[in-house]
Amino acid sequence: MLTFCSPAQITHAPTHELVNGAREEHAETPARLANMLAQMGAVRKPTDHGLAPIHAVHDPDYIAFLQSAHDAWVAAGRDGDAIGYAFPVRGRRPLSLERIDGKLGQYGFDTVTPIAAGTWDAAYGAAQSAVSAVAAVAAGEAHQAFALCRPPGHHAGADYFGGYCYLNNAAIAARAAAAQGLGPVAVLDVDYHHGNGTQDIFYEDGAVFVASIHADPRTDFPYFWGHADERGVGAGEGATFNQPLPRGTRWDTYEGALGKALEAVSAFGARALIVSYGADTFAEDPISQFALTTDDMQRMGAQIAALGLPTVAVMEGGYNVAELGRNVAAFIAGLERA
Ligand code: Q9C
Ligand code: ZN
Repeated sequence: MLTFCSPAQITHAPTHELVNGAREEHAETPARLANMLAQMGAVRKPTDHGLAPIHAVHDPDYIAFLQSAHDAWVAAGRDGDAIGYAFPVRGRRPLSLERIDGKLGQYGFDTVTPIAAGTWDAAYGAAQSAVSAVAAVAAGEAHQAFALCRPPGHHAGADYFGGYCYLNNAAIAARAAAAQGLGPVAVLDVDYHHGNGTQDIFYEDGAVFVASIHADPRTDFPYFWGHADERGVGAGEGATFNQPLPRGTRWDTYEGALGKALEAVSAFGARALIVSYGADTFAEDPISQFALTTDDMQRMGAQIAALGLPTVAVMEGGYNVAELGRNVAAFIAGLERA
């Protein structure tokens, strides 16, 4: 599989997250990337496509914030990584906030997504990996490509970060694919968690179909999105398709949901597919509660590839570091074999 990864992606190294009332070691570690790279053949460095494909998804004021947030944190006299602690309840009126703590609340939605010294460079590198994978498929160099993104992206919206995500790599890839003539485009999100950022970005956009299979937000992060009755609005009505599944879900149930998602992608008339792949559906994931095996990852890849669409997969979550590379390799083997 043609796979892209930027050396900058290892430089994002948040130390802790504030979760469940405690200060825990951060789950989204550089070791994840090292473990995945150890299971891959050669990976290619992305071409730098600049800020244009990122600005096609994210607001300029949000990008400026991400680029400067850690410097502002240090300038405020703080140690370590930047984490917000005060959040606006729903949509407050637009304000031009000065203090870093106000801005962290304005643009962030949780306390598990710190901004560290290397965060911007790594997120930028991951986005370039996604865009480069799209460019390779658009150029006909490959029918499928994989972007080994880290940090992940699917929880990041047009103007917000959260869920370990800063730039929405899948949404950036989808917009780039459409711009390069690969559309209509569908996004299939198979991470354990609902991809709220991707959903929000395309919620009123009927040109991109978004299908997601995830843990029921009644029991799992991100709680406020991903419910089955969220179907898009306006021109996007019917172009969002959520299938929340219960904790404990195994392949026998998952397979049927994946079949329905793929049928919907076909019915939409997609000509290209972006996959948000998370290995946190794995039975032994430390923060997630589905029960898929490594062999199931290969089945998942094969079932997706059977659609026959030009496909770019971007890496999302997966926190069992020791097994992560094997799970990703199994998914890629399935994608390639079909
Ligand atoms: N006790 C991604 O997989 N914390 N993000 C969950 C569980 C947030 C996951 C807490 C998990 C975010 C890309
Ligand atoms: Zn996840």
